[in-house]
Amino acid sequence: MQVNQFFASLWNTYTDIAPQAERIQALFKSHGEEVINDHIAFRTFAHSPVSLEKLQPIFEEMGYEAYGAFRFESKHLKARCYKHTSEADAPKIFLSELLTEELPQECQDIIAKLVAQIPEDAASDPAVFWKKRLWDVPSLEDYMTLVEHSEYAAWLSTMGMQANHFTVSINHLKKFPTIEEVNQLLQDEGYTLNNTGGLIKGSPELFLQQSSTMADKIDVTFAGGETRTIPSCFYEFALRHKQPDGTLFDSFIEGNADKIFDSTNAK
Ligand code: OOG
Ligand code: NI
Repeated sequence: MQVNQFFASLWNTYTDIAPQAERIQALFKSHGEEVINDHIAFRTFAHSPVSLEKLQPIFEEMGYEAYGAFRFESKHLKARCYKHTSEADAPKIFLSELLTEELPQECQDIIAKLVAQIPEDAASDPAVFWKKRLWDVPSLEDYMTLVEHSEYAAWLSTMGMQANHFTVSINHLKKFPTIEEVNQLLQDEGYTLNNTGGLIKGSPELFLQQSSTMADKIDVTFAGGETRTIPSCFYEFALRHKQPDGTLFDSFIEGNADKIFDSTNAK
């Protein structure tokens, strides 16, 4: 599958439930900016037909290679990142998976019911990333149990495999060269930003600064027929800095990512 086509399909499903991303992109364009994606991210269940290791070949077939590995102990996640081997402007990919065995038994039982519905060959087709949920919507009770122990699990149970965020590359903006200016623009326009550990995650010394909106909210009707308004997807902004050897830092930082995950928290 062509890289451009892959990201175009992802953008369509993503902006369906995160209309703020389309509005913010249009806002930058109205200031004469070209909006280039730094990276996108997916979430998944470990030990399933769509585990990280089963999904990885989809990226490899498109010309991507893995180059970083991360662990988030308190969120029970691990992650890898991927960059394109020949197309320097292709967005990087951040793929995390939930280590379900680290959650309480009641959560494991709920997740097992979802995972059991995933076709064995689900990871054989890139379209897995715009089919959204590969399982029926959970009950509200199950969703609330997941929220209590893992916001990530709750989000994944309702939203599924689609891209959970796209990321504007601040390096490619002309009129908003700092993350402070980007954040100010967004706040002036009324957007709520993720404030976990402050608005800006990272620092020039860490070679990566990131911020993000709080996820849009959509109505979801749960298995028992109750409708609730819950977080969907968010938009991120990343500024990469030069390392001592003169190259731009191109990976991710655990301490930053740990806070970015909170952009889909229900509060
Ligand atoms: C991914 C959070 C991490 C980053 O850029 O460090 C991240 C997620 O929310 O699934 O996007
Ligand atoms: Ni990100």
